[in-house]
Amino acid sequence: MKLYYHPNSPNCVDVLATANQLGIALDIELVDLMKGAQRQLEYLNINANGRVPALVDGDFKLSESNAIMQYIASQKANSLWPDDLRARADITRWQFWQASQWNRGAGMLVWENLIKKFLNLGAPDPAKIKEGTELFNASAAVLDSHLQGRKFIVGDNLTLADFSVAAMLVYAGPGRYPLENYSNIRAWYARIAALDAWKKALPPMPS
Ligand SMILES: N[C@@H](CCC(=O)N[C@@H](CS)C(=O)NCC(=O)O)C(=O)O
Repeated sequence: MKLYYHPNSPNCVDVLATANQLGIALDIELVDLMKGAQRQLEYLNINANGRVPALVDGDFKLSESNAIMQYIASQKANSLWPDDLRARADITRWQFWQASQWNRGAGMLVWENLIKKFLNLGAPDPAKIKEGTELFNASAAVLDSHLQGRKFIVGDNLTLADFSVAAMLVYAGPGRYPLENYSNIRAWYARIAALDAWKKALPPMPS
């Protein structure tokens, strides 16, 4: 299986962590986002959205990080993606939540506080920071209270839900997420960050 990726993409970190945790080897190919490789016809034939990650397995092409994680984890029996239908539905629920809610506020804060600086797009916009902070707090409150008394998001074990939701926290520092009131999230993320599979998947951190 070939994974088209960029090391700084949080949507690639969770895919790589999944493969690492399961000991599944991926053939890795860099898509140089800084040079616009994602918009070249060659890559658009793999993922018409012009985004990473994308997976190619023989004549099968798959985009969307969460779908890719489920596909990789379906290659063999494991507790990241257990066979139990209700566990799978619950994991999928959190993956949808990550893509539709959690990433909105975090993504806005990362854009304003980190990416704009890299792309020379000017100072953070205070209105966007306010909006991002409100969105972040609304989702973080839900996650933090869900994590009360739990080690992981679904059931008693690490699952794909943990990797998907943890991915955006990779940039919590430079993105200046307001995490101080969310001790359950901080403790849970520390458990994920301690995993070798996660450490190996992490991007080089911006200074
Ligand atoms: N929902 C997609 C999001 C993918 C995505 O937004 N990837 C970003 C990197 S984190 C990207 O490729 N951006 C390139 C661009 O927008 O030009 C997923 O989970 O795979």
